[in-house]
Amino acid sequence: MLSKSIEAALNKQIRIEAESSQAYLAMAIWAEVKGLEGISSFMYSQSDEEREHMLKLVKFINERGGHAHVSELNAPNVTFTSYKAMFEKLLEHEIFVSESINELVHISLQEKDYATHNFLQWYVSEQIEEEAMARTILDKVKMIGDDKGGLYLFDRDIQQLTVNS
Ligand code: OFO
Repeated sequence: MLSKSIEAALNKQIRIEAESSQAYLAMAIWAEVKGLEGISSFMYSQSDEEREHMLKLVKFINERGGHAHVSELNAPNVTFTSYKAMFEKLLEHEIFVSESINELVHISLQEKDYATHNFLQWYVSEQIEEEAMARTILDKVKMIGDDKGGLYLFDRDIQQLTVNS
């Protein structure tokens, strides 16, 4: 059975995952409108993944005798000055999510809720992967700079990441 404070903290994370999904959906749409097909499909699949992260929390809370909440969401950024700025936001956002997961892990240990602690380990690993991926992408984007040919190839290659993930 979840304590009220753990339930509230997990529900807060549901909102963060839902907001992540919406933020990445907005990025996908922006990229699609700009004609960046590969970046766009990559971001659509990131958005889907965040929704799955949210659903996993929903199931866990309900299974443990709590009540998952669907809350109001903050509106995401819908426009970006460049695709580089967009990927900077992506990394920034993933770092924010990792901090939030760390805080949850901390709370679960404080309350000696080892079931929740164990459940959260999946998120800890996921965040390591997602942050690493966002950093790798950003390094590539920085390398490309203003090179249009580079952007063309990058947009094609990032589509592969979507297919393989
Ligand atoms: Fe990448 O944010 Fe979910 O966990």
